[in-house]
Amino acid sequence: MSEGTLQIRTAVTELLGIKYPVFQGGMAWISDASLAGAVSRAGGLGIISCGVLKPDQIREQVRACREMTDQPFGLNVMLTSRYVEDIMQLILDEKVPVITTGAGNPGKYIPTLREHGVKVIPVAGSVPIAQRVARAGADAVIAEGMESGGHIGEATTMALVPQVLDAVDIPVIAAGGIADGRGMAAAFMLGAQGVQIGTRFLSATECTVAPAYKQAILKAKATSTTVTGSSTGHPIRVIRNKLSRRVQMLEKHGGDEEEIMKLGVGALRRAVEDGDVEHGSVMSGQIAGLVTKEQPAAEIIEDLLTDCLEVYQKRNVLAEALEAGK
Ligand code: TUI
Repeated sequence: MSEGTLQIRTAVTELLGIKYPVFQGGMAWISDASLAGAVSRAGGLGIISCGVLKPDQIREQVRACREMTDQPFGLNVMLTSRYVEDIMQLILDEKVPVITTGAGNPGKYIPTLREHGVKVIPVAGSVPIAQRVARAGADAVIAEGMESGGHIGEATTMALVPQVLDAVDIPVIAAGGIADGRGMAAAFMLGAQGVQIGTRFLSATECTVAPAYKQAILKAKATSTTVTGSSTGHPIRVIRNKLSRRVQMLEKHGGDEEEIMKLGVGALRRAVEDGDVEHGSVMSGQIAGLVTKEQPAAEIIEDLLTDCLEVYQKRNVLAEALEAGK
């Protein structure tokens, strides 16, 4: 593949003015300017996660990303952040082109954001939430299946994406369980106009997560992730370790909800920054088994596109074979 010749144009690339319909998931504590800038520079949509960062730290990240690229990038806003109002103001002040949101309905912020030309793309883990954000004026929606890492809903990507597509009339980006060209092609087959990828980008050279976290992803097998916290109503997909086993043991024996929640506090930071992958929360998607090597973000995007197109070509061959066999 020669640089620049490959093009996938969808409603999402047109909406955002990006080259490829590939979002890098906004992963709390992980997705910083280093990763987002590299993804945007390569033609995808890099996304900086606000997580629990303070507005000044976020501003610094936004400016660092702009130093790396003049291409569009996004901010992921956790609507549970105590700084959410200040973050919304910062988005306007810094003229952030795109935001994605998690853990709530951004409806009340949408009119002002849109007036200022900010594209708003909420994450939804269910059809009713997708409908709610579409009615509130979202520009597109990310349908996130439970194959994803971190906080998840109940629906799988395969079931969620086509049902969201039928329920809303804005573009849909598929997320959860996608890490290569086959997954990407499958998402497009379901009707998605873009994909969001988290776990695969954890292995990017530019991803600044602790080396032990990255290694945990690279070593992961198909059976390595599990879901903790279902009993508290906050299911979280992680790589199995001492912490996940402890949480699940407590859950099994009807442990106190508060005690279980307490185990989670600070656990993500412990894994991401300290590299404590036994006692920290190593959030990861179910597809981690496919992620086996560290490579630059640009190369990941190139591989995704090349392999996605190859799948399409094979599929055409298959269609011809079926036709011939009639
Ligand atoms: O947010 C995620 N995944 C995450 S967040 C995280 S770590 C973290 N947690 C709390 C604070 C700071 C960092 C690890 N993984 N995914 C996006 C997502 N949002 N999935 C589902 C939703 C969601 C949930 C409820 C969207 C809307 C909603 O309610 C909407 C309503 O109308 O009530």
